[in-house]
Amino acid sequence: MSADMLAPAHAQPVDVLVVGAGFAGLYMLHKLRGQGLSAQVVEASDSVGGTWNFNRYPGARVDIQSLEYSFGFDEALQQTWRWTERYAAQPELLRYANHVADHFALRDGILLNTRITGAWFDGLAKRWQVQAETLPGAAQAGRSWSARYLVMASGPLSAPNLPDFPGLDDFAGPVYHTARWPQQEIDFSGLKVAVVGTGSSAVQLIPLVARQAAELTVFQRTATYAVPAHNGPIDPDFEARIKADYPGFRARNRRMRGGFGSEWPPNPSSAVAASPDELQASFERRWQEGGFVFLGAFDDLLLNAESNALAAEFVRGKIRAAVHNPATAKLLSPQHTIGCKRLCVDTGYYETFNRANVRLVDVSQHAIDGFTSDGLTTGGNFYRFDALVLATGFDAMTGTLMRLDLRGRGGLSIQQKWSAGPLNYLGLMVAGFPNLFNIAGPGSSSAFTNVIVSIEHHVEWIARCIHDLDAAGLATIEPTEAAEADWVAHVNAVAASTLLLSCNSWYLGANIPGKPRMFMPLPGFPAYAERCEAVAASGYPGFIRAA
Ligand code: N01
Repeated sequence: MSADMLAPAHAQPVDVLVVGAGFAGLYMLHKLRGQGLSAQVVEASDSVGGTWNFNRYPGARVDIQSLEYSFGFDEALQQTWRWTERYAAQPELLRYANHVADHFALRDGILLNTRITGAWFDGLAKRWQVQAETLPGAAQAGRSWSARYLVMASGPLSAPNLPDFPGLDDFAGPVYHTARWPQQEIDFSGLKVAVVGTGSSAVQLIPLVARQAAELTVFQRTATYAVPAHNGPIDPDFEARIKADYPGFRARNRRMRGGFGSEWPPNPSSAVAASPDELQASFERRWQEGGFVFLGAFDDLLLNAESNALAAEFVRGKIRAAVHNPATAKLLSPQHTIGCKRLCVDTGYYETFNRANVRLVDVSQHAIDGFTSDGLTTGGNFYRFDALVLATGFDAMTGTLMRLDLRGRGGLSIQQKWSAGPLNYLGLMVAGFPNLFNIAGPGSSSAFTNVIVSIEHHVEWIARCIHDLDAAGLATIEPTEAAEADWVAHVNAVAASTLLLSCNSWYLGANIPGKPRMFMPLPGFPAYAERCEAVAASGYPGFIRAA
């Protein structure tokens, strides 16, 4: 053990240290307090709300309906909160997170502007020693804790991906990353703006920036499938119907593959078995409804390449109809498996490319060569602009943990442990890292679900696990390496039985150069939840629990 790993004498003892005050951290704190445990939430930013505090770019909004993307564990909370829009925008989601913090009187358990820098497991004391640095605005100077349990509620999409573009530092204008958007409003009026990336963030941002900027140039490496949101004010009749039996609605959603969409269950038939009229009707009906329900137009869209190609061609037809210039429409038309990368939900994305001030540049054949003080070069052409938006996504699922000095038994670092990919059991724990829980991490079904449903599930499982340990007089829990290997094999086998391995997605780590390719999220929430329940109910097989 090195000197810097000695527990500071002033470390504050706490039952559970929770990293992050997004939805996961908020519910975890509430749940632990309800069990009579002491808990401290530590949050690097200046507010609760997690992703909804950082992703403030124009157009940022949820892509699951607001009435679903909200906590269901408390009837009073879900009955009294009123959403204004079908898909809430970032400011409203941040207000909701703040409301949750106030409703459950959580603020005195949350330390803001304080970033966890390292945590190591002390095998003798059976405690996590956790250190933090304070950032401007913090209530107290640098802190450390000694915790029985450590819960990472730091979010699966929270470590921004900043590609290593040559010369980026030479660019003289402002550079914004969608996932670290400034709090003050950015006015692009009169400016020439460049956007790199065409994923969910870019798809939401581009139509709004296009309306403001003098010129907008979008650099696209992979074309994107986007289905319309048909966003608008909440339909009061729909809201009343849902709220008349909100628990029933939540329960029905939990039985859905993604933990949402029970109003639009998948059509149980196969696309290849459908007649041309049936195909068109099913796709069109769901296109008109909007959102992810499109992928339920037939039950085999993510299982059968031929079925998938029919759905993909339907969307390409919509792109051709929306975009006037055939060459631009062609460039905007994705050729990969639809649904293999996360589907985008848009408002006027494709139509934006009809504007005279918007142009699309293909960087799929020639990467961005490099930046100068006033633009970038790709494919031998120079593009001049005043401001740059990087909508380049995240080092998903592992990035936040891998950027920490996190050490388990015997000083094993998380970087060593995950050098070939994020080994885990049930997506919740890692062998060699006792009493460390991860919420919505690799190996769980979080990325394929309404993440709030996954958060509720994980928080409740973790709280129960700690309760069961305490009740049995036990001090530690960690998975066996065998259980971990089986679980990772299971996740990858489930993914391999679908079309999800057929493209370069962040699910696979393929968006980050050098990141090990391992399929990280597990498709199918109900089976996952059943498995977690069975493990907890039968004495935690696959785990070692010790006094
Ligand atoms: O990130 P992304 P995102 N040169 O990884 C491109 C959630 N989310 O922030 O596809 C050029 O999807 C990259 O190209 P390619 C949601 O789960 C939800 O948009 O790798 N281009 C891609 O086009 C989502 O899936 C909402 O070839 C480069 C883009 O940058 C996840 O967050 C809203 C590049 C990154 O797209 C991530 O979405 C926003 C390079 N070197 C986000 N590197 C909701 O609606 C990357 N790209 C709730």
